[in-house]
Amino acid sequence: MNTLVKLLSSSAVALALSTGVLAQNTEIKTEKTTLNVAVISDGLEHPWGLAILPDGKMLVTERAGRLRYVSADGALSEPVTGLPEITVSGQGGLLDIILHPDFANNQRVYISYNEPGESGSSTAVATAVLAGNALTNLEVLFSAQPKFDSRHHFGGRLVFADNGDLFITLGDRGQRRDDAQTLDTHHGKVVRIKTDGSPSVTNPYLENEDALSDVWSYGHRNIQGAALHPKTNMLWTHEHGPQGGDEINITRADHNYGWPVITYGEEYGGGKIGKTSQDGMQQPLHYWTPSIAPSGMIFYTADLFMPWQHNLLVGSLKFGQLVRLELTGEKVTHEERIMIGQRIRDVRQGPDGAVYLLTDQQSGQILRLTPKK
Ligand SMILES: [Ca+2]
Repeated sequence: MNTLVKLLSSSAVALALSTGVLAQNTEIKTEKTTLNVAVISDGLEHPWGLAILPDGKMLVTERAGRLRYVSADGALSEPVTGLPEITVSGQGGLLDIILHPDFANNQRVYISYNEPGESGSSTAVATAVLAGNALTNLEVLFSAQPKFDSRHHFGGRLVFADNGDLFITLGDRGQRRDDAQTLDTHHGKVVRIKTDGSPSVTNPYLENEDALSDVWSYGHRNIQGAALHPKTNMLWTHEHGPQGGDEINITRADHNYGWPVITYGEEYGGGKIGKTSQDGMQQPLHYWTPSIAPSGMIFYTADLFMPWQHNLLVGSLKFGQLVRLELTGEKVTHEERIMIGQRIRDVRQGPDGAVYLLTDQQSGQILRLTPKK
């Protein structure tokens, strides 16, 4: 904690670290700009996913199983009705929300959540049409198999591919078995489906009888951040390592990302888990030891923070930071840790170019970052 406190650029951030709540309108000095951090909303129970509508309103999920509208001035609606049945347990609950690319015309949204079943629960994805304060025509598109009782590692980020397919990121459910390495379960996978729920026609295992046909890539531990590269349209993801070894990967079809065979992390309590490389397994593009516990990622593309254009912004749960990565092609060339002082769960870019953050607290907030004028 002492080294962290030395990094703090304002007493307001120090206060946030101790209280878990950021005061209104804090300024934070960074390498390239001074941020104005405004609290838009608070009182959200572990908010997880934020979707920003074309008109500047927002939709925010609470892991406890609620979805709310947020008005442009931050007022929260009553919970939206019509959600599916959700198992709220440990890291599981209502997770991400994204808009259909043509949301302005069809009002369609996609949500990920922990879905109950006979043998336990698993990450599922549903779509529905928003009509006022209700989800209507709800349809479940995906349920990870097999379901079982575990409170850990649900993954849950949703990203549209450039051809309209839907990427779903998953976790290994906390099982240090071979599940992430075998193609017959969804544990530790990225899945790619069409919006009718069928496997993408681009998937690598459509003809493989021993594999689930919606699997895209494997060997992942727990992916809680994902974004499409704005120029290459490749899916970039980050995943949690065990203790150290958090990774950024470009998640390609039929590629094995190594977990739990290779990792730069360690056992909790010390000791090696495995090796760090093996033929046929991908090295991460970038990794963090010690862990930052990444959650939420965007490529920043707007003009408002001109010096941040084309940077990757990643939330850190563990250190309460926004991590800014400068890239040259597929290489990380510079990393800046911006101390926000709260566990960051999601990172989004608004139509106004502002950066929006969700904080992972019992009484969580929506923060808006703009450059100081
Ligand atoms: Ca890996």
